[in-house]
Amino acid sequence: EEGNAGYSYEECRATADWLLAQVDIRPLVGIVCGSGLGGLAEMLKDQVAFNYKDIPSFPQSTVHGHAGRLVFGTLKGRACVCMQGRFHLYEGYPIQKITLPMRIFKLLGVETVILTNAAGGLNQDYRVGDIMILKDHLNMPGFAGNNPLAGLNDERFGVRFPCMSDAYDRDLQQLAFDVGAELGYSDFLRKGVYCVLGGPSFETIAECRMLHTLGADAVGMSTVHEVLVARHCGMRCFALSLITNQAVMDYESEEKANHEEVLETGKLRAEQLERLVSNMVLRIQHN
Ligand code: 6GU
Repeated sequence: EEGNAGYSYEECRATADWLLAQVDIRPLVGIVCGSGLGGLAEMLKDQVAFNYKDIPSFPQSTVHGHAGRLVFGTLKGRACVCMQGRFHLYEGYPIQKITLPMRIFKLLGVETVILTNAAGGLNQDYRVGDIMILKDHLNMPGFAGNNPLAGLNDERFGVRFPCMSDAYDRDLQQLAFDVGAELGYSDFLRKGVYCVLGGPSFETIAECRMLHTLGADAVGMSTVHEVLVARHCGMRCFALSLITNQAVMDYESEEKANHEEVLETGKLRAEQLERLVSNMVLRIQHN
């Protein structure tokens, strides 16, 4: 068995302690902002922010639309830590680097992780601008052996063979629907299965058809790796996808997936997405 290509428990502990020494906030909620959805981080009050490049062991994010800051603060009075910008397989990082922040979250004391992403809609009932609450995922890189939990397992984080049938917390899904209904968002709130691919190329038409047949409602390039590591170390997970474009499913279509459209739709719905998440944070119960 190969050693974990990523980081030792001690290295994660050192990074968490480095952060804890500089902030008074003790977050119970950790948030990861998807492409074009970094505005959530700007909502935090009493911010203490770190550029990724200044945090020991942290990778840096290279994508347009991702800022690269770890922001501590309060959202509706609740202590949070927020990744403004995340790491992706397509940037060429080893998968353990992509998920390192989840272990830092854990060692900071985070109990609940909220992740957002931009995704392409495969479900034909979905429209651009819909917000999909994840009920489950398809981990395609995992099928090919690319799983962040591969390698030596450190029991201080979690068990060798973690369960994933409860990856997306049911109570948090219900809370999202309740809060969404109160905000008047029911018309564009969905629940579905997210499929992760490595990217950076978007899918071919045949690939979209295959993924749809396999039960995926939306397709993207993030979130699942982080959920695997967050669940491994016992944090509750909630994730939502902003459907920024319809994945191209037929040969007659003139549509072409592109990053600009992803960012544009992000801007259109960002405010509602931020309001949904912040009102959820206000009502999340911690033991
Ligand atoms: Cl269509 N595909 C993938 N893989 N990621 C996306 C997307 C599509 N739209 C936004 N992100």
